[in-house]
Amino acid sequence: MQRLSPALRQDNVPLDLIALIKTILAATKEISFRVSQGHLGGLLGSTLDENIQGEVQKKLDVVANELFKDILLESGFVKAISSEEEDTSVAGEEYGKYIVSFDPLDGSSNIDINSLIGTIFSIHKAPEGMDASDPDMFKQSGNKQVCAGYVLYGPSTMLVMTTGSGTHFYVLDRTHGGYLLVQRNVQIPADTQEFAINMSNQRFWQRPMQNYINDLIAGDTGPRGKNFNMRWIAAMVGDIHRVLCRGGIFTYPADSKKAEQPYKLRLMYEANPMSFLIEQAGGTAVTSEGRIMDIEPTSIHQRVEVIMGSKNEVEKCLSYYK
Ligand code: FDP
Repeated sequence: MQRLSPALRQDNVPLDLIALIKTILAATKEISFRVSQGHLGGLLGSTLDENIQGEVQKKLDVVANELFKDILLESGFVKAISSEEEDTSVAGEEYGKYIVSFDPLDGSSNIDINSLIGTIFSIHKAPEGMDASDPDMFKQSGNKQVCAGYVLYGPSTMLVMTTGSGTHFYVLDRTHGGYLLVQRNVQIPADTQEFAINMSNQRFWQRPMQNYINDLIAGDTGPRGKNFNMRWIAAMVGDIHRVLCRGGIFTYPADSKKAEQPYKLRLMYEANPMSFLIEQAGGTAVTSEGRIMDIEPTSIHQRVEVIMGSKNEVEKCLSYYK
């Protein structure tokens, strides 16, 4: 099996980007170890703090965030970072070539139940002529990403990553401490009979999404003429991983639960990197209004509607909005 560096060189990834990716992955190996320690590591449960978005921070969230922040800012490759757990961007090396957005531990509610969680990251080139402390550097659309990926801390620790030449799967091999390529150019089937959505929000969705899901649930007695199965891990990394492995549609649609917050998932470190991975695997990633990666961001913690996965099923879902 191919190791990470030769696999990236095969895709013509520049050496400084390979070095940055390896820096990110060094942190994920430590997180993987700490996650596997569970109760023994003393890091389960919540801190007394909330992040900028009013969410209770888990101890492991905070540790993972500090780890990423330190390792990236000390690397010399990174001009600035932005994280789900930071109020605004944090400046790094003035002449750093890249900026990195990340969610250090996605699926926080799964931490304490020994279930799937993961780290999501997105890398852009740092714009020239801007100060390292200027958060506006992060206002770049997803189609300018040079790399995106996630590390899933599951029964095995898996890296799923793209640098724009396909989406590839790697597994952390603990015998030598590195990631090995296990599947190149993953392809999402265009059709599916599986959907992922938080059904408890059903009454808050807009009418088109209510109609679409009702038709899926009607199965072979409804207009779709076939049965659908529902899967919901409640960690985007887990749900998207399933979609990449065997197809499906994942959506976190607009809802009216909180008037001031119609969307749940964050553009910069959730929707954009997952969209890059999904599109590179032949899938589709949109809001009900257009391609996610074409959105021009207005702020680091911006939230968006997300509909992604098997191409034909996403198109079917969108047809309900027309
Ligand atoms: P979490 O808040 O547990 O970190 O945006 C993060 C996320 O998990 C996603 O990974 C997941 O799909 C979603 O939120 C689940 O949120 P709800 O339980 O509110 O539906």
